[in-house]
Amino acid sequence: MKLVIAMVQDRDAPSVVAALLEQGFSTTKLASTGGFLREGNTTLLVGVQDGDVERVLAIIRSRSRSRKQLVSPVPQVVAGETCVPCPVEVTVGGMTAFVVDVDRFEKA
Ligand code: 2BA
Repeated sequence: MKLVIAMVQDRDAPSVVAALLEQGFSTTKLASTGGFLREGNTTLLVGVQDGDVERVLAIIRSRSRSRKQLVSPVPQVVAGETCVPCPVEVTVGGMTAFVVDVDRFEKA
């Protein structure tokens, strides 16, 4: 058994969860925050049989969109002058996923 840990954008999460449920995959949705943008995103935990990993990843990928976002770097004081850097564009990926082995799965 494997655990798929997938980070998706909040806007895509409802559609991803609905698609997984439709295909019979249970998920747990965690509210998370990206370390770089410090904005909310969604982490999904999906416990699946080894043979279903690719299907689950394909479902998540198909419902997750990559988007561009402008980030305003924090103003810096250099030699007594305040420098306000220009906003930088970053591409936030559709999904970032880890697949890890599950030693034991129990449900009571
Ligand atoms: P954030 O950390 O908020 O990152 C959002 C986006 O900012 C990233 O998109 C990337 O395009 C950009 N970015 C991140 N770190 C950067 C840096 N040091 N310099 C320049 N740009 C940077 P994604 O790579 O698609 O990541 C989306 C979210 O997925 C991340 O949100 C984070 O929550 C998660 N994530 C990505 N890689 C991860 C990893 N290796 N481990 C754990 N979580 C990860």
